[in-house]
This record gives sequence, structure tokens and C-alpha cells, in this order.
Amino acid sequence: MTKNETIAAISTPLGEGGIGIVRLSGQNAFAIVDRIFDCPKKKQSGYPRPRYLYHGFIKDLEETLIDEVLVSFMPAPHTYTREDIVEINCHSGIFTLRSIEKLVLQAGACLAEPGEFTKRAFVNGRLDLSQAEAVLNMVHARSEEAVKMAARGLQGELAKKVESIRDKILTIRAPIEASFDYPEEFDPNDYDKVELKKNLGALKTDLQKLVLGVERNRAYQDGVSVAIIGKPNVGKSSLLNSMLHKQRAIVHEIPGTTRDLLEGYLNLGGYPIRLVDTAGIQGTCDPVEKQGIELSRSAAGRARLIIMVVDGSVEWSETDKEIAGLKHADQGLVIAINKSDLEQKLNRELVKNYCPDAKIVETSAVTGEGIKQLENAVTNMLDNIFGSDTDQENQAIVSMRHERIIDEALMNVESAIEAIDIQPLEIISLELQNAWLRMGEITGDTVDDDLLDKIFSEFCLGK
Ligand SMILES: Nc1nc2c(ncn2[C@@H]2O[C@H](COP(=O)(O)OP(=O)(O)O)[C@@H](O)[C@H]2O)c(=O)[nH]1
Ligand SMILES: [Mg+2]
Repeated sequence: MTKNETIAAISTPLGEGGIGIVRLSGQNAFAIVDRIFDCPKKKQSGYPRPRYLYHGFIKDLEETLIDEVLVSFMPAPHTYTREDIVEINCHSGIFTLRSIEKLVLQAGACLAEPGEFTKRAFVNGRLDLSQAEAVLNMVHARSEEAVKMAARGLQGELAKKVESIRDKILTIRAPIEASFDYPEEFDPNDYDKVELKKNLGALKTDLQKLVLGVERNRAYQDGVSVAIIGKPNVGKSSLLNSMLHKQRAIVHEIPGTTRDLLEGYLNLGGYPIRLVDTAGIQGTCDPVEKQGIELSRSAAGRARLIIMVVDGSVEWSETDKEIAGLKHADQGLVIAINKSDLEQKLNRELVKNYCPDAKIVETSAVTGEGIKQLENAVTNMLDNIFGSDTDQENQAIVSMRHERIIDEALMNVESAIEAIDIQPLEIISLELQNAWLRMGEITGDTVDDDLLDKIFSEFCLGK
């Protein structure tokens, strides 16, 4: 689609609702709407006043009434796309919205591609690329934290951080480049390598901080998988139900009731969590139960955090040890000693000694005691895994794209550091240039059209 065309699309969800909006952007937006908008105030001087809501009627080209509407005219450049924008607020019915959209297309607009309004905002310099991606994250956000993060991205916080790092790269690189340009005044052997090492080290730290923020942000954005595992009949399904506040899984005194994986969703401390209930793990000859246990093991493997449930009214067993051993190094482990309402036989010391890294809580799925503590333990453990939330400026990165770019820039800087004592300065300069170019892809400063198309194609229509 060329830059000069006026685009239009339905910008609200297609469904029945209070208000629906058809939006146009481009140099003919006002003229196109004028052809179909019957407004009593048209003859007044100064019409259309910018950002003023005009009441009137949309009529088709044969003057048939389509809907009673409110229309706002927003002249460039102080608009989302930096072009003239018109928004038609109509009654939100699928048929009405579609009819008005069809009409503006007949009157001269082109149907916008997904994300095209935001793409124009980027192309016209209203947003940098990281802000445009934050728009997408805002639309897709599934938790309060994800919204906060997208808002920070929208404010351009990531862009600021990236630009400051790029400036540092230029500052380090400038004297090296000068030495190439003025060799008669500068002997590369005199170059202050100690200073260079120090500066590159600081640059590396900046990039590492950005990387650290990524995993936490991703957890907030995409959610975290938590698996509940343990022997049969210890109360796994009961605890899942308690945490979800509903009867999601069947609970029964007959061991082996849960055979498939069962999932439920909840929000703990801002983390969207996918809680997976599994079949109890034990030695068995039953082929169906065996399959269930295999599923349990693989669910445990995929989880970021494991809640292991043990029955406090029986002794710690070899099977419990085997189950605790399923946790791998980068997973968190919370142990729920359940059935605290019954007479207790479990030796807590044995559990602590066997699982020194675990957080241990006492619960009863029957009385509800300890459920809150269990939830807090999960949140704290996730905070431990994903690092602290204090470094606000590193909180705007969520996309795999950003993560990959920062990883690569970090590799460039590490190669530059390694090269200091053994390679000519040209190599260091080249690594720095690559890092600078890569980082520019975050803000869209150094980015090609194919990548832009790919990014904006993930947007919904009308955004
Ligand atoms: N007394 C007591 N019984 C429990 C508790 N949690 C679960 N149960 C009972 O233990 C049996 C097995 O529970 P279930 O949740 O199906 O265990 P799962 O096999 O680990 O999923 C059921 O009869 C539950 O009512 C608890 O905290 N206290
Ligand atoms: Mg169960």
C-alpha cells in the first residue's frame, strides 16, 4: 500500500456492543467522510473543527440512511499516524460496522492492512519501533503486570535505554576510528587499552542488565507453567481445586483417580500461571496408569516451578525421594506438606535435608489452612527465579526479537573485550559497529522492510 493512500478499517472488535469505530487515516480522510456524512453543522464556518464531536447521519451514496453517528476530525500532524484521521463512532453491530466500512471504501479509502495505522505512526516518526511493538503487547496483555510493562514500552523507556547504550558504543568507537583516519598523529600501539577494557566492561554490564530483565518480563507476558506432582492420594487435585477456588479436578479417596493432565489458570502476584495437576507417581503395572505417570514426568520437566505434595500423615518414603529428584537445576520447588488436619507422622527434618532449596509449607486442602501460604511461597519462588523487579528501566523488553538482538550485541561486545590484547583495533571497531547496528534494530533505526512487514503483520486489523 503506498504512503499516499487513505486507509480505513473497523477499529473495535466485531461484535454487538455500545459503540463501534470505523477509522480512516490519510490525506483524503476528511473528503471521503464528507461524501457520506450528513451533518447539520456542515454549513457553519470553521467546520470541521479539529477534535470536535459532530453528530449526524451516515448515508450511502444513494442517500439511504445507514446509522446515526458521532464523527471526529483530527488534522495532521498531532494524531496517532501523524496524518489526517477521522473516527466514525457508530452503533456497534456487525452489519452496521461492515456497512460503514464498505461505504468508506466505496467513497475512496483502501482497506488497511493489519497494524497499518501503527506502521504509519512508526514510518512518520510518531513512534519508534519498540513503542510500536509495545502497542501490540498492550493489546495482547493478559495480566496487570503485562499492561504496566507495555505502558513503559509505550513511553519509549526501552528506546531511551537502547539509545544510551548506542551512544556509549559510539563514544568508545570514535577515538579508535580517529586513529585510523589520522595514523600520522596516532600510533595504535599507544592506545590506552586499560581504559578501553574498562569502558567495554561497563558496556557489557549494561547489556547484561537488559538480558536479566527479559525472562521476568516474558513470565509476566506469556505466563508460567507450574506442575503439581506427588504420590497418589496425597491431595494434589484437592490443592489444585483450592488454588483455583473451584472443583476443577475430580478428588477421590481411590488412588489413581487423576490419569490425564488437568490445567487451570490463575494469577499469583501478577504472574499469569498455568497450574497443571498430574497423575500420582508410583510403581505400577496398570498400563493406563503407567501412561499417566509418564505424562506427569514430562509435565514436571516442562514446568518452571514444581509444587510437590506430600502427605503429612504418613512417613517420608523412597518414592517421595524419587519424585523430589525430578526437579532439575533451574526449576523452583515448593513442597506442600498436606493433610495438616490429620495426625502427623512425617519427619520434617528428613524433607528439609533432602530438599534444601525447597520452600516448605503446611497445608490442608480440607480446612483451607495454609493455601494462602502456599500461594505466597509460589510467588516468592518465582520472584527468586526471575530476579528482582526494582530495575524499572529494564522492564520494557518482552519480545523474542529484542532478546535475540541484545544477546547478539552482548556477544559482539564480549568478542571485542577478548580481542583487546590479541587482535588489531580494527577488529574491536568492527565488533562495536555490529553491536551498534544490531541495537538499532530495536528502535527501528537500522531495520529492513521485510522485518517491518513481519512485525506489523502480527497486529490486528484496525490498529
Ligand atoms: N484429611 C484430609 N484429606 C485430604 C486432604 N487433601 C486431600 N484429602 C483427601 O485425600 C484423598 C485424595 O485426594 P486427591 O486430591 O484426589 O489426591 P491426589 O490423588 O493427590 O490428586 C481424597 O479423599 C481427599 O478428600 C487434606 O488436606 N486433609
Ligand atoms: Mg488427583
